[in-house]
Amino acid sequence: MADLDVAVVGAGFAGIYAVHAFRSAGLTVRAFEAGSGVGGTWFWNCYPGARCDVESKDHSYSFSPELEQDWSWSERYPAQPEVLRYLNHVADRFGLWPDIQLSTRVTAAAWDAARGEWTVTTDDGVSRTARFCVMATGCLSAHQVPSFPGLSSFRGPWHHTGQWPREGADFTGQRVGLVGTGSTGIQVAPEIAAVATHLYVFQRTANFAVPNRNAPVDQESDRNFKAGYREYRQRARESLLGVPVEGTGRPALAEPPAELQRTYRERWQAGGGLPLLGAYTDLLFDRAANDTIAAFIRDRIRETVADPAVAELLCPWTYPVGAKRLCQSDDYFAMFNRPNVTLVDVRSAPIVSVTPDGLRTAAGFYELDALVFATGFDAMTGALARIDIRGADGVPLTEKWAAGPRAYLGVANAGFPNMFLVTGPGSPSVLSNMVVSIEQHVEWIRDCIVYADGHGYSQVAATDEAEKAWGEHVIEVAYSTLFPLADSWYVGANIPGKVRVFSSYLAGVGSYRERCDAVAAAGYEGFTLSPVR
Ligand code: NA7
Repeated sequence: MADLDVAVVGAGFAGIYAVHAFRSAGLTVRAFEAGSGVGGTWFWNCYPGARCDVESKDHSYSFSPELEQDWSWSERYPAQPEVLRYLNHVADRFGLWPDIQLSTRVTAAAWDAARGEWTVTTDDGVSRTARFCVMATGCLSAHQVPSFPGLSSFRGPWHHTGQWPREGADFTGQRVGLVGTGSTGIQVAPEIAAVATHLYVFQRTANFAVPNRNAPVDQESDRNFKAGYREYRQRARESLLGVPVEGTGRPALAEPPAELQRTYRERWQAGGGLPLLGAYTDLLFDRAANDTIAAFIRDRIRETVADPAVAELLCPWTYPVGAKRLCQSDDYFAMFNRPNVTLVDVRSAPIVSVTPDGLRTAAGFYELDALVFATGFDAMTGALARIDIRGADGVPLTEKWAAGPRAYLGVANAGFPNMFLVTGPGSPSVLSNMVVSIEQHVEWIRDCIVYADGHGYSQVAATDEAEKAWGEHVIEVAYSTLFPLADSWYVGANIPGKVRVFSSYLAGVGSYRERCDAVAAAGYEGFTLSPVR
């Protein structure tokens, strides 16, 4: 008999809820977490300025009405320490600690066909068996440091934002180089600029960014909002991206120019990326429509940045707005008006090497005391690829995914029975409110296990045909949008040599949920369920 019903890998938002949901269904469960605390992405990314780009009222669990009433967020967009406090509160409140094993990295998971169970091995040298294995490993947990020649010779400290020192890093009086200007770089830069002698921002690709208009949550409006929380959550579940967004319902290209500008201005003033992208029905589908919002944002950059040459360098031109994650910051562009900040274009003159004293580009040398890499993640697949996962006949997952990741509904791999992925490739995942998608996946997986147990099945395995058809559907939907047009981490373009595949399902969390529910209602269509031998 297996040690556990379910082994869960990871204790971020997904793993924490998985422990609660599986345990509440009467299953024995243990989550293994590499960090010394829970939180996953929110544990590791403790760099200054780290903040969620989804509003706190949305980026929170909905499974417990009491939890959502009792917990009060202090800000519209929660900062990383508050998200971490929330997750620790959830673990305390639901008594999850006994089933979460911290400081334990899963190194391997192998399917034992003869016994019909998974053997999960951890870096403490221990192996446990489990009837089911649930990978709650996160989409952005394998950080990526570029392989610049000479990095090991650098005399000062260097940090990747996704592995930030827990004791913090003090840049007071230092010359700091920041590589990377995605969501993370844009958040950390103003914090460093505020204390450093000088900040050099090494930019390869300019990014669109919109204001957060972050503000404290006012207690009275919080009370009023919470009165309708249940109904709001339901709308989130049925929505496109897991956040209810009020659009105009009209295409931008049919809008009179003055009205278009008025709408963009209003939404820019209100803050947040989703209201802007959701303003018109064609913004993510028609390049000409998208150009109208791109031009609007470029005008705001020029309006904010005093030096016209710097402003032009900060203006993105090479991809549609939203096709890379739309960044959010209240102070990034204005930061370039500080005398101690220099923008360095490493597109025209790439980084050549790191030396003991600084960083060399094709055009010059920058003397530095510290280096910060906000260079992103091997997203979607990286965390799974770093575990030696072997399915039926010992086939490694990395081999199965050599031509790009494939998973039926983004939740199960053919050839890997009784293994489930939470927000895996082929599900809405990172192009949705992650918490909504996590809850939906965990509940679906729980129901699937309960169904199998209740009907005398010991094995649940996605079929090749279902997986293939789903993969084709995901790609078809993706290519009806503008998303594949950018060289983003959404397609794996940020990792040298990674196969370019668009791996999020873009038809919306509402219709995806309906699809998953229909599969379950049909007795898990597309899966082979095998009886206990
Ligand atoms: P991202 O969005 O992948 O951004 C990484 C940044 O680092 C981006 O500006 C990259 O430029 C830059 N980068 C990466 N490698 C290099 C090298 N070798 N040289 C120069 N510049 C480089 O990661 P984030 O952490 O900002 O955000 C990830 C997600 O976390 C975000 O979308 C939110 O969902 C939260 P590039 O654009 O590739 O030219």
